[in-house]
Amino acid sequence: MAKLDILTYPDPRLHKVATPVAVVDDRIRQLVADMAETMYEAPGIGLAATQVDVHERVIVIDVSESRDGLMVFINPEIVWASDNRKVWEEGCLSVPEVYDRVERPDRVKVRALNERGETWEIDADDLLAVCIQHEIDHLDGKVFVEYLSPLKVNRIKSKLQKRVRSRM
Ligand code: K2U
Ligand code: ZN
Repeated sequence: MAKLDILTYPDPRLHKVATPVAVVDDRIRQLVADMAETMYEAPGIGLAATQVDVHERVIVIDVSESRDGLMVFINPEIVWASDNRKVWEEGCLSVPEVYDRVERPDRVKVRALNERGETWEIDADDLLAVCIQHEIDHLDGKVFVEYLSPLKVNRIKSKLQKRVRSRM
């Protein structure tokens, strides 16, 4: 397995729209394993392939307390979302040290392929529902800060660009 580098906002590669996986083969299973290792190491509770500069529709998530509940979503689709919406404090491994409130549907039904290429579905609520929507946004080239005000986005961009310059 390998730990992968995570892109940092406002890297333009975070805005690429990921393409569907044509065949769930050993290459995709290796990507899933590397993404899972990267996510657990970060640590985070979700990771989209876009964040590791692989522009294919693959997500890993683990919201379990014991960190042994890996969920794999290949070509995920939200097939239903509740009208009821809820505000959550979100963070992102691609936007370090930034947390802010985002409103999303509080329940979603998601269909995806697993690591064997089989179709599966899940009804998600609470943190899992937030995380799935956050990760599917990544596959669509969207970062959670884009839900915030333009003023906040500009402040975040300049803060993170200063952070990159100071590390050169
Ligand atoms: O996409 C990512 O960067 C992974 C996020 C997933 C996430 C974002 C917002 C809300 C829930 C999950 C990271 O795991 S950010 C770290 C984190 C951990 C626990 C709760 C919230 C954020
Ligand atoms: Zn994120």
